[in-house]
Amino acid sequence: MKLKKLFTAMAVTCCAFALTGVIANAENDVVSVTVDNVAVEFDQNPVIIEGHTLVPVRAVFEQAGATVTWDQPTQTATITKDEYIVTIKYGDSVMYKNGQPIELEQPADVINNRTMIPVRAIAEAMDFAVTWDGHHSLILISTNGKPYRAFAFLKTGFRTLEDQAEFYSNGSALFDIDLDGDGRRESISFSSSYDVLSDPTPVLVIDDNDYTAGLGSVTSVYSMAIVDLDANDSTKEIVITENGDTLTARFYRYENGILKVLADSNGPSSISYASKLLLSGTGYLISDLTGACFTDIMVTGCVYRLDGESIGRYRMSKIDSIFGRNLYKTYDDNMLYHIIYTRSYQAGSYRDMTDVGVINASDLAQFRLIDGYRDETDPRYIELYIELPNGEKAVITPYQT
Ligand SMILES: [Ca+2]
Repeated sequence: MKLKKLFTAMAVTCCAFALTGVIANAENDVVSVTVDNVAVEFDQNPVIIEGHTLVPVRAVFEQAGATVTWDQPTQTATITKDEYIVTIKYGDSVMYKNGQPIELEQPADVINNRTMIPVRAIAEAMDFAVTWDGHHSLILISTNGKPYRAFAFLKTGFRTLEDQAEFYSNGSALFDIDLDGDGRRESISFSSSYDVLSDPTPVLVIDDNDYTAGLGSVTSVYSMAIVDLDANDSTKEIVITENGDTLTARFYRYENGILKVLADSNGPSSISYASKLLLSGTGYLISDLTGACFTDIMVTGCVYRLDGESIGRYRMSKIDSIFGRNLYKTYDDNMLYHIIYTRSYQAGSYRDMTDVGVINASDLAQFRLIDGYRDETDPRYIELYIELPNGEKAVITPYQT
């Protein structure tokens, strides 16, 4: 016990030294903090002590939606949000999360009458995600718990199967849709099944005829969608998604009372890893980012196009294969881009313009991809020249920490 106290005393001495250094440094290299991509304003700047950044507790955590109280007699800050109660006492090397002790590598401090707390430890105790951007001396806190990523995926932009389908179900449903383009709606009944072979309930019934056997070797059906993959004909396509190690999408067309399996030269057309199958408006499907076709950081993998009776696969290996398309949203996680608004695009000249602005991928909503650039020697560097829905044009580049 005595030994520990001695170490604590040494640590305090050591920190007092470090603190002096930090304050001198702070003039030049101030750490900033964002909460959910909104900058926090400080009347006492954050300080780095022993590699740990201490921030004014109230400024950061109130912006994160927490309630912060300071109890003067016990010198204890209490941060409360939802089911989280974190208490931290000035100088203590332990904080408490809902009564449970958590060791602190750096205790809380008081600087210029502001209670300064180790931001990462507290934020993580609240299940916030904390990302350190050394390039900008920036701490990014996301209250949804998803860390910001340095490199953003373009989530293809196209609509998801669920969005695009005229009828979509992952349970059971009845629906009337003209599948074959003859002007009369077919009556369709769908029921998902964990085991098609032993389950007596038909998966697919069209106009009172059971087409389950016509689905082929499907064993476990998760969902069904009816989409129009080919805008040039009047028929609809049926997509059955099969459970298994991967979600596999299989494609069918209903014509003259017959359910046809769309096939390519290798057999029935199917797309593995189709859990987030995406569609464009013109008959393209793109497999999920996590799918087998996923090729690199920005370009999302395989493109499939309906060619008559078969589904052809086209690898989207070049970024320019998606120029001119309307894209929407990006990846669901916290993704940041540098953004530079400009009416004229100079390909390849935005690498160093990294402090112009930052936009969260989810705030891009919908945009049109006009042009872009990839550095052949550094495939992680990509520029996209985009037009936003309000007509503004901008270059976005991956946010690099
Ligand atoms: Ca019909």
